[in-house]
Amino acid sequence: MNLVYLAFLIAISADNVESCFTGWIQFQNKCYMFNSMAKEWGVASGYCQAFNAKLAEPRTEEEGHFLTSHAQKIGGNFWIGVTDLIEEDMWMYASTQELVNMTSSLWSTNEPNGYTSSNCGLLMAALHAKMGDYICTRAEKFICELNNGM
Ligand SMILES: *[C@@H]1O[C@H](CO)[C@@H](O)[C@H](O)[C@H]1NC(C)=O
Ligand SMILES: [Ca+2]
Repeated sequence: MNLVYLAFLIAISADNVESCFTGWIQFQNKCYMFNSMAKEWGVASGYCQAFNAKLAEPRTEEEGHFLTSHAQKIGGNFWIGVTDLIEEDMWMYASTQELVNMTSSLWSTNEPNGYTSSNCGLLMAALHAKMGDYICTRAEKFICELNNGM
């Protein structure tokens, strides 16, 4: 093995040492911040954007499980970036407006159920930190997500 190749291998493995900014928690290839300030959904979204991030958008069952289990560890309710604000019952990820899988295990049983009064996705302590629809103007804690914060 020559030195150039060795340097290449070291560079590759350094690239794989993943770590998030201080205060952010890594799961797979994303970094999350569980914020303890209670804010309206839209205000919470703005806070995340101030850090070049967005409200968390779990795209896989694994990401959903991670957010749920960590939210349960901390306790309380957390806004994430899922909403049907644009059109009632069209649940989408806010940043891309891609539709959310309504049968995914992210949703708690019997959710969403708030109709036009509840248009934002909240991981609810009372629902074992699974998602329900809730009133967007209520102040709740929130989770930001960064895809490149490491
Ligand atoms: C939606 O989620 C369910 C449960 O995890 C899964 O079986 C199904 O394949 C998903 N559908 C899509 C379109 O991803
Ligand atoms: Ca709704």
